[in-house]
Amino acid sequence: KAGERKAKAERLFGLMDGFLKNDPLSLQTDILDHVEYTVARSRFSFDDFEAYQALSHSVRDRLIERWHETQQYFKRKDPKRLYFLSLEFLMGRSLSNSVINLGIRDHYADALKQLGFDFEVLAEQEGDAALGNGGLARLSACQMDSLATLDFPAWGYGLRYQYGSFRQVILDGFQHEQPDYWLNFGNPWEIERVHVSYPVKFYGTVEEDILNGQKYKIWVPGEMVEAVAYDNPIPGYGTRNTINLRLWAAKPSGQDDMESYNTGDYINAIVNRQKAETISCVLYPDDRSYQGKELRLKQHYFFVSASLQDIIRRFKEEHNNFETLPDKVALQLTDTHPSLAIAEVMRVFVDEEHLSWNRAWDIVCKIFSFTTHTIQPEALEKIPVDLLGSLLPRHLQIIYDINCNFMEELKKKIGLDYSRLSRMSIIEEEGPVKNIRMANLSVICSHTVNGVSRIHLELLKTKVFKDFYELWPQKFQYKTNGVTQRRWIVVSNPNLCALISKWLGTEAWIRNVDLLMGLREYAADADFQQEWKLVRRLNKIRLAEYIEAMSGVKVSIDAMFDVQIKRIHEYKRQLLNLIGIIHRYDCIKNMEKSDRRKVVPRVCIIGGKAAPGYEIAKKIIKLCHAVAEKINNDPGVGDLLKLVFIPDYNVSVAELVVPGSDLSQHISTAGYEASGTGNMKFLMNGCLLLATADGSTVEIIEEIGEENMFIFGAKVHEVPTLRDKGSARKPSLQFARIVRMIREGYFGFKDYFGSLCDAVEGNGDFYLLEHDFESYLEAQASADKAFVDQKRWTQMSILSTAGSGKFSTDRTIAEYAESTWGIEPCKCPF
Ligand code: H2P
Repeated sequence: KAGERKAKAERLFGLMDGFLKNDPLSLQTDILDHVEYTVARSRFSFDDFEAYQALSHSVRDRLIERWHETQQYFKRKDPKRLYFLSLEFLMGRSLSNSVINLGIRDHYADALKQLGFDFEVLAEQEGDAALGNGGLARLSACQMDSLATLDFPAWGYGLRYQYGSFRQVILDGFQHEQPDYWLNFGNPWEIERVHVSYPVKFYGTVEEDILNGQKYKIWVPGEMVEAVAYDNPIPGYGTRNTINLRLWAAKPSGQDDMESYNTGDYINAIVNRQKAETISCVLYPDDRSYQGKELRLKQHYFFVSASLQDIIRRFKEEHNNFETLPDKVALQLTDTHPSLAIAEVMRVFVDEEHLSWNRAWDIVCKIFSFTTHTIQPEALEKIPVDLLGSLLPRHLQIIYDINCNFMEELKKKIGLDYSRLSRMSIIEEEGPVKNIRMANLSVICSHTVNGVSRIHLELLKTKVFKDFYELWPQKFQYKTNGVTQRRWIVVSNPNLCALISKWLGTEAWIRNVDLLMGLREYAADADFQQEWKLVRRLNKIRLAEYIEAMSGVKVSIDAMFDVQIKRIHEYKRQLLNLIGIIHRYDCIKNMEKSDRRKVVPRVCIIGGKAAPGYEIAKKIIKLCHAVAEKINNDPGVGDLLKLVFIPDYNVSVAELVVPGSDLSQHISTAGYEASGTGNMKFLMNGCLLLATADGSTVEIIEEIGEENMFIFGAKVHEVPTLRDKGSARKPSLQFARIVRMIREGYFGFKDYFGSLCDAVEGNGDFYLLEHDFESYLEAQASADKAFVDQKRWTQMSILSTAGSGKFSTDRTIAEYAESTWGIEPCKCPF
């Protein structure tokens, strides 16, 4: 038998002509073959989109080759693996990123040129994979890139939504949401694994059974759905390692429900089965209060159950003792969304593997780590007890048991302090419905709880998880977020990438971003500054063309491009930006003609989606359009001020906007942005930051110095006192004047904007817009002053990029690997 197997392997190996080749002729042959055999078009006649499809299939082949090798190597070495669980991944486009990480972008560009195609034009054909809402989801994507690049044996797990983030369409200045059926034209970046599938159970009852004299619980489900794997290879840069992001899609269960067929209603039985697909159908838009939604809970459990079946199966292939699980498996919970995993592992261990409760619990407490991405209490998920009891009856029992044990232990430590006990309980008893606090469950069962910036950790320790911190100070850590320089410089700003490599004399910074520090030495060099400015100008031209195409507004390249792009939220204070813009407009209008020459021309750019049910955020979008209408059509203002709203903000739009910006705003009320990652993308691209000392900006200030930024506003520790003072604070007349203009209908829609004005006046001003307004204007004035001195501005811009090294996910991931997950690199040999 062994001899036969060897002979077969040799024959198969002989049929292989080595790895796929990357010379121009091989690439061209591959692309044309894919045109003919995959896309099924004639190789003599195909358009740009078909060329993109064929090209991406050819890249996919190369990805698969390395992905196989990596998986086999991991299997052979059997290192401790990280399983990164996240309900959201904002991958954006894959083509450029893949060929750059594989090191064959130029090979493809040359090969295509000879075929008469432009790589960049084909890359534009790709749509965005937008399986997430905002910062958290993009962070997960950046972290996958770093995990692959740093050779960590990691897997990502998520959901393959048929509809990702909604498409934002603006009609008359109002946001409308439309579905984005991103899979319409196929997705070459995924591999459907019909044979990797698991049953996922819902509803039903819990019964008891006796085995070897021991009582066991058995969950008898009422519904079964199949989870099918879709694998997305994630290539590292400068390594052959290509890791896997496995996304689950829901399909009707393969197990035939004879009952329904036998009732004779064959058609209805099939239609009902088909409903299973709705579980992975749509991503919930970020509305920060998902409580009570059964479908969302179903999504969570579906994702968790399938992922854990897969992880435990892989572990059991090589091991037969669960005691060693913590040496082989690290499970990372991205926010509370995957926290049901805790109860699910307990269920599998106790009910299916028949481990004792205590042994199971001991293992569970060694494998989970939890990172929270918010400070807002309303974003910490809660599940109504009744809902959980009906959908997952056994899990509810398990959570009650975990809580009961925890409460007993806690009483021994803190005594009968009932108010503290009730705050720390997993069950929230107060209020009209009993809830499960997923954050408490996560903190109790995880060995490590991470914040996403230093200041975030402080707030977790002193506010959100104060009681837990006092109990387990050693559990609490932070890892400041990052972004990957591969996507945010190399892919999206190729000219800047080339310039940096030229002056540093190496491309090594793409893997070791600290080397960017070497640019400091040239920050004042006239030649370098000249080249730097030219690159930035070309990016601005590209952005100006896009703006004109999207909004019809022609903007001057000489103006300062001042940008705020992120989810629309009151705490992120897009409204403060708008009030500042109206103030600027008001000043220009009231200025002597001769003074207008001194005004620094600005193009203010705002972009971002509002959650469909978030009324105030939607009004902010409308206000932006109403103000833009007025300003952009005012001939007295001309190029001195323009305001544009970029619709349907997503990763690809960011890739275009970030490199073309001069100034970017990160102006959340201090203490509200857990970290922020947009600030890091702009910083890396040499865009100056106008910001509050919030989230990760505090650490950016330390890296590049306050003198190279425009910092304003109340500090974190001042916010609560200022809010208490409320209307007793000194009012800002300028602020009041602008709010009055909005309220009285200067921009139309008088009644519609009333509630927006109420939200920023007097005691209603929860996010302290009025308090911060004066210092915001001062920071803006400093930015104007700096911009006039282009030499100084360019120097600040270079120093921003040079100081951005800390904010790479390479650093974040290396920290997690060492002090949270305990994993080591496992580099696939050539
Ligand atoms: C959130 C936080 C950010 C944080 C990001 C990643 C939820 O993203 O609010 O402060 O940087 O997670 O940890 P966002 O608001 O951008 O959608």
